[in-house]
Amino acid sequence: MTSTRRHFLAWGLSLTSLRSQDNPMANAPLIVSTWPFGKAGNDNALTTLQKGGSLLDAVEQGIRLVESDEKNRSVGISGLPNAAGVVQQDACIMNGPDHNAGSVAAIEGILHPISVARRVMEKTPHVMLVGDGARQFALKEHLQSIEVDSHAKHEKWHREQSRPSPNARPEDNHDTVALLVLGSDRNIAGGCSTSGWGGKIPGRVGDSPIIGSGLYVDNKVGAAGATGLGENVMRHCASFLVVEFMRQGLHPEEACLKTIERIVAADPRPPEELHINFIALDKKGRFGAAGTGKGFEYSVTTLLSSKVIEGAAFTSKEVGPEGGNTK
Ligand code: SD4
Repeated sequence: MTSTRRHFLAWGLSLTSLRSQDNPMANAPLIVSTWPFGKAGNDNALTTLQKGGSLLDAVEQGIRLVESDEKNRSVGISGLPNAAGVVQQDACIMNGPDHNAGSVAAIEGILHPISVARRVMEKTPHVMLVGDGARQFALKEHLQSIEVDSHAKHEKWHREQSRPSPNARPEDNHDTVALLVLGSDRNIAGGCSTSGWGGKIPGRVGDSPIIGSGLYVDNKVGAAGATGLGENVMRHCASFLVVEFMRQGLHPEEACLKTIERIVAADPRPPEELHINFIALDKKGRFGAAGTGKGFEYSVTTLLSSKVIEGAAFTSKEVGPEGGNTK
């Protein structure tokens, strides 16, 4: 047997165990996150659960790890700055059992927006805080901060050093970590965090902190998260829609594809210009992902393995000539 074939069989077998359909709850705890950089976050989330942490602890610690990665230029304080050279971050967290949520948008100079979002959920009567109000709340909660001015100067220096192409396309200029956790008790939680669209107009808020757009959790059904051009997600309440399709019985991957189909049908642009991707898991321990282009990779972690997998790619064949469903 060639080594490539052996590799393929090994991968196929481990995928089969991850995708276990006969005994879906073999897949709990199950952690699913966007992009290969989510894998380290998944592993940290799993370790948190194994040490006795709650689902929310797992979500928070998983995302904090990604936010801390100084090499990550799309999540955390090292993320992409806005047009004024300032990193403004968006994040949210959602807890399945009590359907509670917390969120921050356009927050500056705070190292862990996900922790601020969690505190908004747990310590205030509100769901969302924005801008300086969110920063002041984080400071009051003694969450780690840095001077926005000095960070902006550092960012300016960094940009001059790395000389980004003036022709960089917006779609190459962003990423989000969305991380979903199904616990062994079958409760679900999720969160997401991003610095958003690089070079955005100061004050721009994307889909990530909007409950139902960048993230949604329904403890009876499942959870979904988004990454990509937020403007093409938030007009469709897309993560909510993924969960609603799962409620109708669709497998998480089908639910992601169906959501893209709905968005594509409503948008005059070709799908490949939309740059949107979704991840999802359901209460049964099934998971899936899909994007408008090829090559959307996501991370899946169980007690058995932790892997980066390629999501399904949407093809326009799935939408009929009138923009309707061909099925
Ligand atoms: C945003 N959806 O702010 C985020 C960014 C992102 O892949 O996920 N990019 O629009």
